Amino acid sequence: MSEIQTTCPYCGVGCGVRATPSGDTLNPVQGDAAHPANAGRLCVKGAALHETLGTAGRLLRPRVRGQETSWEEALSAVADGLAAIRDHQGPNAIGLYLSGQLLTEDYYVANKFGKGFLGTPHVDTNSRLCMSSAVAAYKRAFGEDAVPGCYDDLEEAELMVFAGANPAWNHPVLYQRIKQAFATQPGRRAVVIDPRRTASCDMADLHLALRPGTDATLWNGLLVWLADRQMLDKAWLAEHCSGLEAALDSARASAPDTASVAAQCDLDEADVRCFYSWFEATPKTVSFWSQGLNQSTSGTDNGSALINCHLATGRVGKPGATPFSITGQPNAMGGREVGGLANQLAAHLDYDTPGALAEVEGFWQAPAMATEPGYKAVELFEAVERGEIQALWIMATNPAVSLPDADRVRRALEICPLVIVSDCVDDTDTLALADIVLPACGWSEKDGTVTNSERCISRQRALLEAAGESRPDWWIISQVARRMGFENGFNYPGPAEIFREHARLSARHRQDRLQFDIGGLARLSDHDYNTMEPVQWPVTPEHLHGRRRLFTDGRFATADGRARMVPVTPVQTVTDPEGRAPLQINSGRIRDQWHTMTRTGRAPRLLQHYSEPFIEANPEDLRHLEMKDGELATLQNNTGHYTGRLIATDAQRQGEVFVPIHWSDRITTSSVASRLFPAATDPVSGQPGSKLSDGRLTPFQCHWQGRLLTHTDSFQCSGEALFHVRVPMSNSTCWHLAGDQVTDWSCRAADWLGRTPDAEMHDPGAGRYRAAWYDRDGIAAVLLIEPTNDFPGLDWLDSLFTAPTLNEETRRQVLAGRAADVPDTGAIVCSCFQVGEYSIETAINDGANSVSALGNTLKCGTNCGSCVPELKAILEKKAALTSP
Ligand SMILES: Nc1nc2c(c(=O)[nH]1)N[C@H]1C(S)=C(S)[C@@H](COP(=O)(O)OP(=O)(O)OC[C@H]3O[C@@H](n4cnc5c(=O)[nH]c(N)nc54)[C@H](O)[C@@H]3O)O[C@H]1N2
Ligand SMILES: Nc1nc2c(c(=O)[nH]1)N[C@H]1C(S)=C(S)[C@@H](COP(=O)(O)OP(=O)(O)OC[C@H]3O[C@@H](n4cnc5c(=O)[nH]c(N)nc54)[C@H](O)[C@@H]3O)O[C@H]1N2
Ligand code: SF4
Ligand SMILES: [Mo]
Repeated sequence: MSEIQTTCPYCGVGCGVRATPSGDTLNPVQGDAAHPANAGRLCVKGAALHETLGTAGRLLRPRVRGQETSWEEALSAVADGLAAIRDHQGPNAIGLYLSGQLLTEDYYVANKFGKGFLGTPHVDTNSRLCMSSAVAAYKRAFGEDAVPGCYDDLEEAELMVFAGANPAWNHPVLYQRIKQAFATQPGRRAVVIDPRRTASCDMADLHLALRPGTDATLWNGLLVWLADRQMLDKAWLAEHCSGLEAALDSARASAPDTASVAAQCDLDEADVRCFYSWFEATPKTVSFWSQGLNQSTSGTDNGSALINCHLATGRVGKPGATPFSITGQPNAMGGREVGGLANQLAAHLDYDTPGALAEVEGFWQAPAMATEPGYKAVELFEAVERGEIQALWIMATNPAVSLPDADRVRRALEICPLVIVSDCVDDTDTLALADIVLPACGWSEKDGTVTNSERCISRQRALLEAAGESRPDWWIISQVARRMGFENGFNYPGPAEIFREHARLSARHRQDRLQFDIGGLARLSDHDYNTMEPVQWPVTPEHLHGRRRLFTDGRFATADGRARMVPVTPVQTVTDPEGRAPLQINSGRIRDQWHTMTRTGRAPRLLQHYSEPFIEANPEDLRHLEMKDGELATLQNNTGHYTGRLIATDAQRQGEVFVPIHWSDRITTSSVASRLFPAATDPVSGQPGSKLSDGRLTPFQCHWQGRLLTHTDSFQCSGEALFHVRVPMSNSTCWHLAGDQVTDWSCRAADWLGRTPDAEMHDPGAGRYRAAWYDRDGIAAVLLIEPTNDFPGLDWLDSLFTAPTLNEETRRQVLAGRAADVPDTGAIVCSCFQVGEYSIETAINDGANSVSALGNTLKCGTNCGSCVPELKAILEKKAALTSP
């Protein structure tokens, strides 16, 4: 088979991928050198794409109330169920909950079906949890949700401000591009604004570790600073922007001077002044913001405060000068374009855009047009809880894990009479609560388009046969619609036809100033669609090659063409007014995992960076609490609890902890971060404040810790095992365990595995126990128990699972857990080349004293580069240890 160009399904960078099918899988994928987003680069998640394929763990057939069934029956069950609820309770009793991981064609069809044909306004998406604050801030400023800049601007900037973003881990290819551009042109500066010292601080000249939730104050202070130094672009403001006076008044009231800002944000005044003076002095500034600003109960104001500073200096839509909201999901943008948010209609038209409702209704020939905005994600699930929404169709998202107050979300789904879930994996926390389960095609099996963070539309292409009976999402929705009597609106032969319809609707016939217009793509033939090259919207018949930047002429999408500065009055976020809960909780992402791990959690090499849920805390706090690095601990508050392993780090401010969002109940006992966050939302955007909560940290009481390696990936640990995490390894599954006193280990081990161990070693005095089970001559399982979490590296044991026979000597070593002559490489730091921490330390001891020297000896850091910050940290740690 020949090589096919497609797009990575993870983050919003939207990298081009080249893949070659081989049998029922892919050869290792490569970055596409011809794609404008990545020019050949891939990060470790993209590079591991071919390792997450295959039918294992996939959802292969539809299920209705637990029974596998045919598509015919499942589609009828959905259509009849929805029709019954619509007919008895009205269309508003139905909700659709969509996702920025659907392709644009899927998304368009779902939105049309919900808002135009079912007649429910309650169509929202997980982008509500992700980008809705940035969307709202853009609309307030520019009159439209439109990202003015492009990736080239990030390379052209002379000052990069990363605000509430950790691109080194979450947008790695873009981060590498920026870093490289900065390295080749000295004199440029980068600032990171984040309460934590993250991997992105690797390229920062200044890190502002501000008090969480105080970003708007910091940006307001900057506006005041710029005004006081006569650094506002008065001429540009006079011609292109309104609202300066009111915005400045609010800024002065809340952030009168740098001393006040420093006190409110808990920063050094000198650092605040440093940031302000760099911003003042650098016309080519890009402010790159993400969830640290968006996921806040004042997320929209955070965005506005940042955009205000760009408008006040005329730094919008110019090369190297722009406010840049980076998107998270691969098609968060596509969703915004089709109108997937409950307050949008379609094609950047809103319910209140004059004439829009009639236009969309006519275009769709919609029989039951929704007429006003519907519930936003959190409200949608509250309506389910109240019984107002009786049927909910969830596609390509896992709300039981990702929505705040996750247990409440689960209870709402439990009582909802009809929960339909379309997913491509077989087992998620949300699927477990579904009445009807529909198998969707996944990446590599479906055709369509996605739009990345710089408005670039790229094709995802089918490379492999669909797994089992899975079908593309657009097909599933269309089939249901047709069964409900809407043949005419949903007669699509394929995604190309859907794309053309979407493009036609977007074509601007009206005299508005909206930038979103892909009318130039409305006449693509199927062949053109199949061979479509990446292109940035707008794409009009006059500009078929798209446009890099928007608003370059200073004309915006508002009625009068002027941008708006918005007054921002920061609200002091008090999470615990009574001050009883000692710790503030922050949450976010790790480098090698994607969200709820349904795909990345299957690639053993992506679990070597972090294999368990964790809690990062400042060493001082742990000392006070008499807890230690490496111990298990539980965070607890009113909405739930979370158990993870403590990591002591001074990257964390005192009084604050950080937890990853990735682990679900499918993988571990109780480590769902969203259980710790109340469902408090931003009043404008409806985005939940998933970055700030509070809770207490207590030790997780356990008498032993264990590792169990088995052939199978299912194992019911019962009785005294209080905590477990499932970690796929290359040849086996490893269970990390911890639990209560066990009096008879032989008995317990036999119980867990269903048969007596074939070999055992017990040292009760040391709290140590080992057991091994053999299958004929090969190994079936090994159990290692220690009093603390002190285990050898398990790669050697894992490698034995492929050996057909084991000799006596090996069997003896199995009980020791490690072959005497196999060195332990430690936790994997470089996932690309599988280089562990101990190997790196050894190389440093042997004289490799820089990142490039380590790269020369071990290759670590020489591929995607996302481990470079960690390599530096290890180098620094070693240097500190050896310096006198
Ligand atoms: N590896 C990986 N990459 C991903 C994803 C993934 O799951 N894994 N998901 C993708 C998606 S959908 C998204 S939305 C993006 C998200 O990308 P990011 O926004 O970069 O990711 P997060 O880690 O959620 O949060 C960023 C930072 O916000 C900081 N923060 C918390 N509170 C505050 C605050 O009050 N002020 C400021 N200034 N900062 C604060 C956190 O400490 C954290 O370091 O990543 C995308 N890329
Ligand atoms: N506390 C806290 N909570 C957060 C965040 C945070 O930082 N902190 N971040 C929030 C953000 S920004 C986001 S984006 C969300 C992400 O949260 P989710 O969207 O819930 O997470 P995913 O694991 O990406 O869920 C996608 C699901 O779709 C399935 N899937 C993949 N491809 C397809 C497909 O083509 N079709 C169908 N039908 N299914 C498919 C996957 O198997 C998976 O089950 O989490 C949010 N929640
Ligand atoms: S940077 Fe994002 S889009 Fe690019 S390969 Fe990595 S996960 Fe995929
Ligand atoms: Mo996101």
